[in-house]
Amino acid sequence: MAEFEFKSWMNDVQQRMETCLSASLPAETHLPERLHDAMRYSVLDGGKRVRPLLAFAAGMVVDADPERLQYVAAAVEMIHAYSLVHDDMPAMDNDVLRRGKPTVHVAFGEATALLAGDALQAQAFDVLSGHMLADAPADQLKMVSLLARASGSLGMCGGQGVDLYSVGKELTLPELELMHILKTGALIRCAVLLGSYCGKPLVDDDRARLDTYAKCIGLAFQVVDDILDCEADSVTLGKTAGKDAANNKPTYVSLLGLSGAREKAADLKAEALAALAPFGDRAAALMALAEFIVERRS
Ligand code: GRG
Repeated sequence: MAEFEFKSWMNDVQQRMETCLSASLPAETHLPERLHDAMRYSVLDGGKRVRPLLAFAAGMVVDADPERLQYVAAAVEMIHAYSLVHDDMPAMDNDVLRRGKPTVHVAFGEATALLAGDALQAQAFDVLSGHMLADAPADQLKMVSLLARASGSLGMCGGQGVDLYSVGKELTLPELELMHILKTGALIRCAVLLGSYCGKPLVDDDRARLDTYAKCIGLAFQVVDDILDCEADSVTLGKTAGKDAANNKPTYVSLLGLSGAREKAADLKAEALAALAPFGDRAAALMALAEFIVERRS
């Protein structure tokens, strides 16, 4: 396989995303300034941009135009940012640190944080529907529907609901898995699928292969998140570390132990990579991202 320069590819995508996200958000000078300031604070200058990277990497499989991919990626990242803003609020996780900065409700107040999250969600759909992102209009409609599903009560919000309603309960491994498949996995899976609609048509089998990759990598992301929560410090993570154990929350580490959780992440990575085999070099970025997600330290 030809050498793939992952680091420089990642830097290029991250820089491109910063520009696109900034241009896709209302200016902080636009009325109401405080709300727009909070939206930009939530989204810009922070985060690993894993979901945009996944959308771009999936786009490489279908030779998609980066102009299209950036808007797909921006829409997904805005949904992600809104979920973090709301998750950090006192009614949910009640956290004060995110991406190395005070959380949005700490910096702007609860009412503005609530509005900023709501407005980011609307902005995501404006971006996804406001540019021509697929050759066939039916595909673009499908993309809007995929993002809505992944974000709503059958996806991320549903997973967050399961999480909230499980406080104080013991979860089995399949229950924990279902919660994460919805809460974190749905949006990650959506990022890959949306990227795959931006380029040349894919046969159903190939789309299913990408979907298998995305499901495995979404779950692996969460397993690693659980490992980092108990192994890394808050400065490295840019968010409060050790919260799962402090809150007596069921995690992959609490259910499988540290080495069991590491093994689980490695198995999921192997399954994700196996699904990509038929794509050859076109999947180089997806392969490198699987490595990055499982081996990350923050
Ligand atoms: C409030 C509707 C609603 C949903 C919240 C995703 C989520 C659902 C809450 C986030 C809580 C959390 C810390 C989940 C663990 C996995 C996760 C999504 C971590 C944060 O994502 P990263 O690591 O963050 O991609 P960056 O900052 O790099 O973008």
